[in-house]
Amino acid sequence: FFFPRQDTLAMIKPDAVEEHKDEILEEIRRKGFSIKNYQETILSEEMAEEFYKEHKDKSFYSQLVQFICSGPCLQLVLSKENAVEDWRMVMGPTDPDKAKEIFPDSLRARFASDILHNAVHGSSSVEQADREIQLLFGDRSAEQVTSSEGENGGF
Ligand code: DGI
Repeated sequence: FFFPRQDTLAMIKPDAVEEHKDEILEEIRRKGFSIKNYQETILSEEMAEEFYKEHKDKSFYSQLVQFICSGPCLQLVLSKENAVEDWRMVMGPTDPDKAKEIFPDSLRARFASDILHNAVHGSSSVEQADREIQLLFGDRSAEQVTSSEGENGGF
């Protein structure tokens, strides 16, 4: 099969930024993603609501918005062949109990504490990736800031 090169939006959520950022970035490099752009910000409530709008009717929506705004999170534009699906494989299932059972090497198995505080985000489709990257990076999404093989080493 030929897999087209894609961009996806990854996020290291507030529960994992402080303690697990380096290990997650190491896994990103090890799995062959290049980092096209990144920023560490505290999302505004408005931005978080827009980001997660597909979940606005879910019972956990307000918890989710509060959590994602609760501290700095690192947002990354990752690029690679089949990036959207591959990043979701690296993350593992939403619920860490399930992740530990079926995919113990995944980031959520390793670093998530529960289904809400689950360490990482990844776009669910190519269309969502485009939307999320545009929302968080706007016109800066096209910039080539760093890459996993970059001379400046990125992080
Ligand atoms: O794409 P995912 O992040 O794996 O999962 P999703 O798009 O179904 O849900 C988005 C986020 O919402 C997820 O990362 C954590 C939170 N969430 C999902 N299902 C539940 C949940 N939070 C709670 N409290 N309960 C849930 O059942």
